[in-house]
Amino acid sequence: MNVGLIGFSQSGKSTLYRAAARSQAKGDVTAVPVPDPRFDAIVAQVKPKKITPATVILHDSIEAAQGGAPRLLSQRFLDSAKKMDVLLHVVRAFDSVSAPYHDTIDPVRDAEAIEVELVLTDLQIVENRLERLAKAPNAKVPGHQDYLDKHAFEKIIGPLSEGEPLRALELEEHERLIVKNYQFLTGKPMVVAFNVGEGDAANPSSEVVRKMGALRAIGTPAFAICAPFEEELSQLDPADQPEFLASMGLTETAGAKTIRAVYDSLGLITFYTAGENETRAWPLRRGSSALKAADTIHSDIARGFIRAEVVHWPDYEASGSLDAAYHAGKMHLEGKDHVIEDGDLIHIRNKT
Ligand SMILES: Nc1nc2c(ncn2[C@@H]2O[C@H](COP(=O)(O)OP(=O)(O)OP(=O)(O)O)[C@@H](O)[C@H]2O)c(=O)[nH]1
Ligand SMILES: [Mg+2]
Repeated sequence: MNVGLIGFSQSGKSTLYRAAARSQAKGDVTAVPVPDPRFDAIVAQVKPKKITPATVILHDSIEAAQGGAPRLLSQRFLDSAKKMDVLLHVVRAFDSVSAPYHDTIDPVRDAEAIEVELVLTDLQIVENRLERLAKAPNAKVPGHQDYLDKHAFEKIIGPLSEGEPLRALELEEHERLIVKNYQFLTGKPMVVAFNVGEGDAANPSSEVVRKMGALRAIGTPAFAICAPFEEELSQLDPADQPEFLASMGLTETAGAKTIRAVYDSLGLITFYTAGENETRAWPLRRGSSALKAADTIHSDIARGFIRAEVVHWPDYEASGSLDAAYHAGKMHLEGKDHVIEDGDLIHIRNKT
């Protein structure tokens, strides 16, 4: 799961990158653990030799949008952004004499400027493709890929022309697949982080609050963060964090909230394998079967699948340990087609 930081130069992308990657930051690509209190609780109880959290791969390698340049988004930007699964859009909302900016501080203007460029990029591709499909004989053959593409493009060109990002549209599954295959930038999930000044993370300006509301209304998570504060916080002992956060009127780090929103935007749930050698959190597409979960762990385990031993998170939490949950009769034996729920603890019985 590749997450690309996008935004104007000097908006705070690299600062947020370092904050989210914590001590593991290296170069401009880092696997970042997804903050997960359930996983922390399992680890604290099992005390395994090896701890493997779920991660997302954060990229700070995408060229910044260049304010004032003839092309806001360069070809290099577009080429790297389209390879990402999620875009994490950092918007400058802080003023600072020590970090000059190309224009006045106007986060709503900046957020919209980039969104417009992304929409126009997608629109151009759709227009070019439709022009070619108009001459393609197969576009008249029901069931043919050209036919399906043409119909999908004819549906999305209207909203795109009106400035609507593709991620905000209600699409059929096959249309969603076409949007994904064409790597449309506005079809990717996006999370927007408004990087506000020190002390403003709990009280962003009314313009930013309104914009965040509008973004959330189209299903785009949006947060106010203070990137340097997050970076400072990421260097603190985890035990000291809650008090420090409380002193700022916050309950959770915005960096943690942002990474979780990124993870959630991918339509993923998490299941756990709680072993003494290794305890691990596994991302899984929502709606996946026990067999798919087994295959996520290892294809051999899927091949030898007999049954899945499943303990739901609330039962684990109430019991206090996997052993106690088993003794309390909270373990369910499930077959291949059983749908895994978010938070399930799983052990796959298999022929090895
Ligand atoms: N006062 C203040 N300064 C910040 C904030 N966020 C970032 N900065 C500073 O702004 C400058 C730019 O931050 P970066 O994180 O490097 O920005 P960037 O988006 O990676 O910039 P480019 O790599 O040029 O695209 C640095 O000097 C940061 O310390 C903030 O919330 N408040
Ligand atoms: Mg940078």
